[in-house]
Amino acid sequence: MKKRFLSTLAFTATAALALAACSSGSDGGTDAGTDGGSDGGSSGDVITVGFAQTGSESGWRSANTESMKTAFSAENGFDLVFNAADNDPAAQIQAVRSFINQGVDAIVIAPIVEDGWDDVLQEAKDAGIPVILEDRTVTASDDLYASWVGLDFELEGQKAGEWAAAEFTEPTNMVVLEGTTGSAPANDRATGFDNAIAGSSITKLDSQTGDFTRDGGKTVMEGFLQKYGVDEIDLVYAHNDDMALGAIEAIEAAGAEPGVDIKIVSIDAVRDGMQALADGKINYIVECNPLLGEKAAELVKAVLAGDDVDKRTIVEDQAFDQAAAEAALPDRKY
Ligand code: GYE
Repeated sequence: MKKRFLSTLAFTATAALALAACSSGSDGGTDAGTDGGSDGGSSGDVITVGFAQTGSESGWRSANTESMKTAFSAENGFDLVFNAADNDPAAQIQAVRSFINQGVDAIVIAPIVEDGWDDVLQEAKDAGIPVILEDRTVTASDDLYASWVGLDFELEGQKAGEWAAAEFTEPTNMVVLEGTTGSAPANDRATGFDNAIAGSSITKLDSQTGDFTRDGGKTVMEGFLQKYGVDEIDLVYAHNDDMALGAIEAIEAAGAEPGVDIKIVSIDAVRDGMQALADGKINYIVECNPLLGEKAAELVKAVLAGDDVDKRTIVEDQAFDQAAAEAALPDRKY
């Protein structure tokens, strides 16, 4: 067991942790992989962090995982215990419980869904283990975690909707590819977009989840094309680039031209999405920055040092049309 950083909760935290450490020593076999690994024992400076990632559903997620692994490296003084829950909320909560039982110094979570976190966050709090949320938010009380770093998903949806409302002035039929049901970005991107297109000439024909994956976007779009026909759909709003890329495949397979016959607006601005935008197959992308690792690591160190930290840190996003995508692509980091 590594030496813990002492905070104002030091006494109870240490006592609770000692108990937790006695009661377990196993991670239940759910961890997908471990960075670093040796406990060292005598080193007082290494910070053990359990990171509960959502899974590996998208290009955004790959960039986020890489950013987290780079920031929480041994070089930076961390021993990272990494878990990817394959988009299964119950498995993700189980991973967090396993981190508590292992007696890690801090826990970082990218919550798959917003609801259902109260109990396990309370358990972490009772064990004196601070929790930092990155990327997505939860509905649980913010007393149950130390800090959150992420993006303004509602504003992202709003920017996408404002583009669509300005672009389509004639009656327009839209279909929506939603992100994972119950996730903060799916909920908030829907709200932001719907508010922005209220009173416009856009009608929502249908809306279904494609789970933020390329395959999911393709399958749902195939269903929409079969149900409504190519000519009835003018616009696709995809909650992320991967689903837009899946939709492109479905549209092309149906004999239509994505970006021309059926326009597409999406969110993320990952490299493949930006390439499709530069190629004219996607028409507009609102950025969602996945490079949150450095800020998350800084927050973990500050919280463990007992420093006051902001409860919320929002990273700003940009938006891109075709020309902007062409200009940005050569230097794009993800
Ligand atoms: O937009 C999507 C990913 O939570 C912001 O999750 C993230 C979203 C991102 O799967 O591509």
